[in-house]
Amino acid sequence: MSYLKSKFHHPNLARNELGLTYRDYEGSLSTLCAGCGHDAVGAALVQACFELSIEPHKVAKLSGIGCSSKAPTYFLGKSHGFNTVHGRMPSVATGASMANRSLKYIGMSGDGDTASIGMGQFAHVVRRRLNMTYVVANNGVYGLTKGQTAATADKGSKTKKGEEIMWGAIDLPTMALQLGATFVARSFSGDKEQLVPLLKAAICHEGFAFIDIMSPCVTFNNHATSTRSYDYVREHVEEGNITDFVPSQEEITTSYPEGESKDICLHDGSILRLHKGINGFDPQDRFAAINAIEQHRAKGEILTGLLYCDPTLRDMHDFLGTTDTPLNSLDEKTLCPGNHALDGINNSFR
Ligand SMILES: Cc1ncc(C[n+]2csc(CCOP(=O)(O)OP(=O)(O)O)c2C)c(N)n1
Ligand code: SF4
Repeated sequence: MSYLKSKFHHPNLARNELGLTYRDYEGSLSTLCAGCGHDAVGAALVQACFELSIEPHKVAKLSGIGCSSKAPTYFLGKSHGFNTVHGRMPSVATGASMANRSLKYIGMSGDGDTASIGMGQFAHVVRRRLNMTYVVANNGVYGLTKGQTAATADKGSKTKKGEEIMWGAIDLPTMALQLGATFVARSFSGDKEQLVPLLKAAICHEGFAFIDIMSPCVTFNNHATSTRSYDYVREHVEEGNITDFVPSQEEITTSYPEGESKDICLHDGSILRLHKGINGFDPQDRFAAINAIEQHRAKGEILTGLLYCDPTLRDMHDFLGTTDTPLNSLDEKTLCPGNHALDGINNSFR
């Protein structure tokens, strides 16, 4: 059996502004279980990067350990990649971004990788507002190690073996909101219409963008008593708002009656256009977002869509005043300005 993916494609396949096709953004052939939500998340990332005409070599994908963290192998095959150790993706992302802020950083993690072993790293990367897109493919279990319960699994739901989960679930979007993320969203791997515009906006957002994606594990957590199965998620999703992403170069031609939509302008000039959902709340109000998540959670519903975005807040590079030029492009004299400069720094601390 061959695991090589054919590179042939139809000559008339659509091309983006760079002349690249969708296929140029794909990765290796997936070895995840057929139907795993994580493959759909990868496909949505491929579509988002293709449609945004991002140069593949300008992206760095980072992950921890888990089926979800394996998934970056299956998308953006021409981008940089670093599969770190379990729960340690944020510190590697931080180091990479400090050395080269000109790349787009996309982190892919699981609920085990983020909400258990990586919780400390997650909390601090949010708090420091690293300029990255952080995706959690949330399936309520540790898929790679055969289905142990994750800390995001809902209290009262049952494992495949019928055991009731006794601990309360950690809600990662709520945590991200409390810790200072400047873009927070939730979506479902089975809803590409919603997921792709959210990913595009997250990638264009300058600051820490977090997306919690319900991404069912068909092998260990897709049974009738799970609250992360395809059927359960489909039936309990409540779209808080419907999001369109309008790239900066595109002219806005459609207009909506006042009060029915809201535009949020991102740093690069692109626009997030939100149409009010049935449970409309202001996604520029952090407290309203936390309230809305809790209210839906109390009813057993999963609130999806853009939960919060503030494009005016500063990111880690702004706080630290880092150089725009990647460190590997600076000459020796700039990187090592000598004793005089060091004396100046030391004196400033006296
Ligand atoms: C230090 C360390 N502890 C434990 C493990 C075993 N382990 C591998 S993946 C994983 C959990 C993965 O779960 P999640 O992040 O939810 O990803 P999924 O497989 O569900 O996509 C664990 C505990 C490990 N690889 N390294
Ligand atoms: S075990 Fe679950 S999470 Fe892992 S690849 Fe299979 S379906 Fe996906």
